[in-house]
Amino acid sequence: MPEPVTVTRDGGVAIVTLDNPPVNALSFHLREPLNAALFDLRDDPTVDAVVLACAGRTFVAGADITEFGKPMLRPDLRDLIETLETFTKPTVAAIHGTALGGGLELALGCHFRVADPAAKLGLPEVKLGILPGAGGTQRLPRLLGPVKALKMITSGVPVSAGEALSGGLVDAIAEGDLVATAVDFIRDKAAAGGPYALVRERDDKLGEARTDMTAFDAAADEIARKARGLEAPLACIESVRNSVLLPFDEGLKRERQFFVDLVSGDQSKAQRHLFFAEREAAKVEGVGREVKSREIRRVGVIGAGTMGGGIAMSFANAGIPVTLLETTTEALERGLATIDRNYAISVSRGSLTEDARAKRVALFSGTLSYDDLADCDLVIEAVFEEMEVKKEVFAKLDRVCRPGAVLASNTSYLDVDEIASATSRPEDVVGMHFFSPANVMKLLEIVRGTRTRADVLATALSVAKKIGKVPVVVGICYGFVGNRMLQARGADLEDLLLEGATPEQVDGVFTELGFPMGPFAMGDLAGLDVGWRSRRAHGKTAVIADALCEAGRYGQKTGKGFYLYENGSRTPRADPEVAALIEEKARERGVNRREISEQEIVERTLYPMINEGARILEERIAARPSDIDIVWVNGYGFPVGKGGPMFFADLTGLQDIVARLDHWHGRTGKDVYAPAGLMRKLAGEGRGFADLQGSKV
Ligand code: T1G
Repeated sequence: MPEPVTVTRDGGVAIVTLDNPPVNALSFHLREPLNAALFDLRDDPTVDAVVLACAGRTFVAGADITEFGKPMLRPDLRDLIETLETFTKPTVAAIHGTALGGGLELALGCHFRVADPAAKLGLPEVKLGILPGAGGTQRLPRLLGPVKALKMITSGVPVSAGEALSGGLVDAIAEGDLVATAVDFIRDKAAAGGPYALVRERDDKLGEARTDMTAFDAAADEIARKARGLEAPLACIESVRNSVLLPFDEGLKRERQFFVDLVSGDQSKAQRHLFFAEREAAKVEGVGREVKSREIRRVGVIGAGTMGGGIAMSFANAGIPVTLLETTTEALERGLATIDRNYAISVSRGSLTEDARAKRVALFSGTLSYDDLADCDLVIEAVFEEMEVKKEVFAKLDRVCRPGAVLASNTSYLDVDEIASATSRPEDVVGMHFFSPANVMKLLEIVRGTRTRADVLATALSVAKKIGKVPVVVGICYGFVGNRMLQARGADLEDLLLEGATPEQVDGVFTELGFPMGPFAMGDLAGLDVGWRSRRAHGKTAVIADALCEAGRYGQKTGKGFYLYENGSRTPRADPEVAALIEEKARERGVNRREISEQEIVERTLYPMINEGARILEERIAARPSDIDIVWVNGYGFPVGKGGPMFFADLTGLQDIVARLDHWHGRTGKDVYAPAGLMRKLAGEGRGFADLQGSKV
């Protein structure tokens, strides 16, 4: 391990360099020597000014998240900032890479900040279910103004160096060497003489808000409306409001109380679990750092429908040229027109510039000929979900694609090994299962075939990172991880309705938990006819959903499904016709309807889903429980404040879940309730899924 803190001199300027790989997290290991060095430099008469810089790929990326939940060793970050704020000689933070969370708070303890042009600055604590706990909610508003600071703190999204400069968050951007620029900058400040204003003393950006909080309140209401049960965004709002209304030290004290309350809460534990789970998911057995991914310069996508178009956009958005193949000119033109329309909507919403749109559109080429895919490094098939159709496509790809090209299928259920068997190169075939809308949804289920080569997996993983997706590698089974568990979650929904629950009651339980929508509203959004066609093709039935489809109620697309959607609105409204249909179906089956509690709805939807997750772990379709959490949070809207189904199961307690599964198995005889061996074992030992892989939370 390198020396965590080194001090060098450039004349009267002292340069303090922090070095705690990989991201200079502010572990105690770094804080203690840093505080000691700062004290020395403060009292050293030969030192005129101080530069705070970091070695490695980034400035401080925050407090050390692995230290949360443990007794905090002093000096803590607030002590460090307090020490910095006793300096009467000027101090400057030299920022490169990402100054995040406690890292930015440390920089706000300096008199000045100089940034590298590519630097990013942010307070992402809200994504960990907490808020900035070392003065960020009190100091940032003093530099940016309360409304801008509120948006930055509640979104957790970092700003660029350019935005930071124009907003007053940094004082200069280095054209040449960052540290050299910072040394010159602070030497000039020292020469010019003090006093040097601390951020905490700045008030000019708060004055206006003190007299009129309208803009702040409007922004706050908007954010609170979207919080969906998460506590951290609301605490952020109150703490930033305090920065305007209260004296600095009082605001700081209350910020700390918010922090202490949140960091020990289940929501933050869940979100910290997801932070580490996302990084663990990228560590795949047999695909170590030594396995080199193949170079992907051009991508082909087969099928320009909803999925194909979204997948193609993901690549163009990352600057990778895409060839889109369709069977007819009409289909191709329709697909390209939809893509263009999507970009136009983004421009009209201001989330994309006209110039960026033009650049992205220029990366698309369309074709009807497989020969035009010969020079693609990766080809992703997104055609109709039927095995024979997919095998035909892969046989053609096998004939035209160059050796070494990666051949991927976007299948959401089917056996990737069987698809690969249609080629002479199954080792180059992999599943890359995107989620709709593919240019928006973060999750990418990478399906590992029995013969898929390690470097093909490495390629899929690195492509995922390039196009901004969260990858999870899964094995082959029907529906892989996400859809297989989705089926288990839905297995008893119809009976719940027949026995007395209503669609709005069931969906209400899910939105109350923090899901964006419940299973019935989701069915209406996706189109009930999709499931209906597949059930009919496989000789299966669903009493209520089939009856709705026979009545032409396909969901949002027909203005009626489980809900009513008046005049093209997307807001579901309970429909007495559906309630009557359900009662009639129950009567026909002699089902006695009764009160159904919210707890029962959870037990008959989430518990079988968790149980299916345990089966998936037993079969090693997923490598670890946290991978399943990442799949559900990034692909199916599982609330981040609950950490994903397996983390949620541990919070709930496996013994209770197994007991209830046994109960419903006894009552219904349905296999989805038969507790998996792993569930019973862990429950019997008083353990949880986290015990299967160790936890950093
Ligand atoms: N603490 C501990 N470990 C961390 C860490 C952190 N803050 N940040 C990263 N790591 C580990 C990570 O788990 C991984 O480990 C390795 O570093 C590389 O990370 C008081 C309370 C900086 C943008 O939320 O967003 O400050 O898997 O794979 O893709 O107000 O890491 O190799 O064993 O992500 O290049 C606020 C968190 C903390 C930023 C780099 N800060 N980090 O991304 O690498 S709360 C954050 C990131 C706080 C104060 C509060 C990213 C990154 P391993 P990586 P990357």
